[in-house]
Order: sequence, then C-alpha cells, then structure tokens
Amino acid sequence: MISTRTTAAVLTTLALAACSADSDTSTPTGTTTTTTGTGGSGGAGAGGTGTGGDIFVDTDADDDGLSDADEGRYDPGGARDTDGDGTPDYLDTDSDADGLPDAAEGSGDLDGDGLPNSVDPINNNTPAAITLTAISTTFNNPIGIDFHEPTGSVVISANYPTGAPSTFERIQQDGTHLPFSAVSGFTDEVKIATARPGNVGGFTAGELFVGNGVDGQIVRISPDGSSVQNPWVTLPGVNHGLMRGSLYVDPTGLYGGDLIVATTLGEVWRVTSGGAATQLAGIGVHLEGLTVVPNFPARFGPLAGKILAGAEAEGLLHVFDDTGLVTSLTIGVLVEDIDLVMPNENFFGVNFGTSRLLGAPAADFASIVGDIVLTQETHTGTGLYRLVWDGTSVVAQEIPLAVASQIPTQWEHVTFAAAGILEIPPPQ
Ligand SMILES: [Ca+2]
Ligand SMILES: [Ca+2]
Ligand SMILES: [Ca+2]
Ligand SMILES: [Ca+2]
Repeated sequence: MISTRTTAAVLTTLALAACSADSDTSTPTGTTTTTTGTGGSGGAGAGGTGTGGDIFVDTDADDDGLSDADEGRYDPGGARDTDGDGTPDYLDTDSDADGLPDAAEGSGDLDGDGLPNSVDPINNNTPAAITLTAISTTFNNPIGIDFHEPTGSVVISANYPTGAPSTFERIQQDGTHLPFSAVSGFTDEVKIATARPGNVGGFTAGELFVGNGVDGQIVRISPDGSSVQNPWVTLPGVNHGLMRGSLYVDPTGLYGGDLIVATTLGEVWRVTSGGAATQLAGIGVHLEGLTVVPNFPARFGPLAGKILAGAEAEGLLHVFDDTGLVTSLTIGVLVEDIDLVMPNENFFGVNFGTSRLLGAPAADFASIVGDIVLTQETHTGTGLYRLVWDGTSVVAQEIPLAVASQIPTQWEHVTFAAAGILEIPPPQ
C-alpha cells in the first residue's frame, strides 16, 4: 500500500532512477547506536527518538519506517544489501532498486511470497479491483487524453471526427470545458502528448504535441494554448505515416527527455526540443500506444529502459531502444494505449462507446503503482491490463472491476493525472 504522504517521493524516485542515499540527519555524531536485540523480528523503529537516558538511539538510520534490524543491519553474514549496489538496506532508500522507496513499500507482502515489498522488486500479485465512475458532464466525442500539469486538469482531443469547432478542450474540476488553443479542424483520431515537469530535454510542462493529418508533421502548442507551431517539425523524407500512431514525451531522461513519436506506418522517431529528429525504427505496421519504461531491471526485466509501442492489428507489443527494434511480444492484448501508473494520480479514460470519461481514484491503483497499464479498445472484461515481469516472462494481467464499477464498452486513450473532475476529486 502506498501512503499519500510518500507519493511525491515515489514520483521523484521513478523519474530520477534508483537512488540510495542515507537521508537520515537525525543521528548526532558520536552517539551510540545499539541493536534492538530482537533480531529479524524487531518492531517498529524508534526513528531517531531518544530513549529516556543520555544515550541517543537511532534504530532507523534511513528514516524509512523500517528498523535497522528488520533491514538486516545485524545479519550474521554482514549487513544485507538486497540490490547489491554497495549501500546496505538499512541505509538504502530503495533497497530492491525497483523505483519505489522503502518508505512507501513498507513491510507488507503484496504477492504473498514471503519477501516483504521493500526487498521484493517483483510483485506479480493480482491487481486490486477498480471502480470506474462515469463523469457526469457531456463530452463531444473525445479520443486523446493527457494531464495538463500547469492547470492541474485534463486535456482532451474532442469533436471527433471533424475536430471543430475546437480540436482540444481542457476539462476543469467542475466539469466545464474550455477550448485549449485556437486549433480547429484536426480530423480523424487525434492522439496527443503533454510534457511533464522536470523534463531534461528542454520541454516545458504543459506543452502539447499532436499530428496535423499531414504525413510526418508534428504540431507544438504552448502550455497556455496561445502559441501554435503548425507544423513545428516535418520529418525528413516522405511516407512516414501520421502521428495517430502515438506521441509521448520521455519523462525518464533515458532518451534525453525527447518527444517520441510512433506513426501509422510503423516508424519510431526521437525529436529534441530544438526540433532535431532521429529515426529509431521502421517496421511497417500501424503503431498505437507508446511509453518509455523506467530503467529498473529488477522490476521490469527485459523491458527496463526500453520504448514500448503497441500494434493493435498484429496483437503484438514491440520493444525498441536507441538501436531500433529489440523484440516483439505476444501478450494477449490488442494494445490501444500504454501508460505508467503514477503515484497519487487519478485514472481517466475515454469510453468512446458512450462518449464519456470514466474515472477511478488513485487509491484504486495503489497495488500497482509504478507499473505499466495496457488498454485494449474492444474487450469482454475491463480492457485494462497490468503488464508485469514475473522473473521469467512478461505477462499481462487483467485488472478486475469492482461490483459497483461502470463497465467500459470501447476504450480510446486513457491517462493518469493529478487532476479531479466532478465525481473523481483531485488526489489529496
Ligand atoms: Ca530503515
Ligand atoms: Ca543496496
Ligand atoms: Ca523499492
Ligand atoms: Ca513479496
């Protein structure tokens, strides 16, 4: 279970790759640190509090809520170092190098394999059931959706298939719609991507990227919608395909924070904030759904650090890196969209069948924070799957629906967002 007070740390850790620093500042120099004497069964650490005498005892050196003893400081063979990075668990804020801080993972055991979450990078437990709620404002045929960080709201491409009068709208917490930019008339399925804070490639949070229906062309819209560069980039050469495909701004820095695009003709490109485009692959199939997997091999196995793109028609998930196509996986999902479960962010998905957004609170996804979620357009269940590395293979697990949940009929794109709309209040 991820507590809300630690989710900012989770996000930071996810974004910045594994960190392992002793964050404890509470141990005065020269004081005596003592064992609790209870071996592996020691209770909650005193967390740097005094013990009533002159001796200051700190039993939780990294302040993650797990006692030094429980973190293996006094193990007979030497202090335990689960991830082998040279920093022992009792000083390592992410002992299992899975991108989730020990303080958030705690001593529970999600998958029931006997290994506490904090030292178990593979948690392939069945995801908890989610409750989807239909957002009670009317929508005008939305397709694409993403988080608009500067306003804490959700931005969508609307008015499919004409894109008029407004191609983009922002949905405020009270359910009202505002046009986003003066763009009108982008036709067909309009897929979008926004930049998040902390982008290392020079993109500004809230910038929005989209295709314009012309082969190989990308549009860039400023965070407040006032400036539209159309086209911003035209890929060199011809016959690239369209950006409905997908677009994604790399939040990990593994690809320089670049904009990644996947086209309807199977090309994958990186584009810098300066507009320089580099082709990574061309596999000749309509790609749809795109993400960059954070580089935590212990958690994601062969997917760590790679670019994922779906091929709905083939039923395949393609895996790319900077050298091109790495492998193609059959995972039993016809991929429409790919997203990372962000800590303390609500879920919003376009249920095209009813022209509504379906939302679910962040807490519903607490059991799979940091994981990859695949969306399938038409389906017989939820159409949402967790993609998980089980130590041997990459498998897709359907995310169950709670009894009270709305049943999605036809998904388009989905997103996680630190935003609220009507029935789904903003995350605390
Ligand atoms: Ca600790
Ligand atoms: Ca370590
Ligand atoms: Ca961890
Ligand atoms: Ca476990």
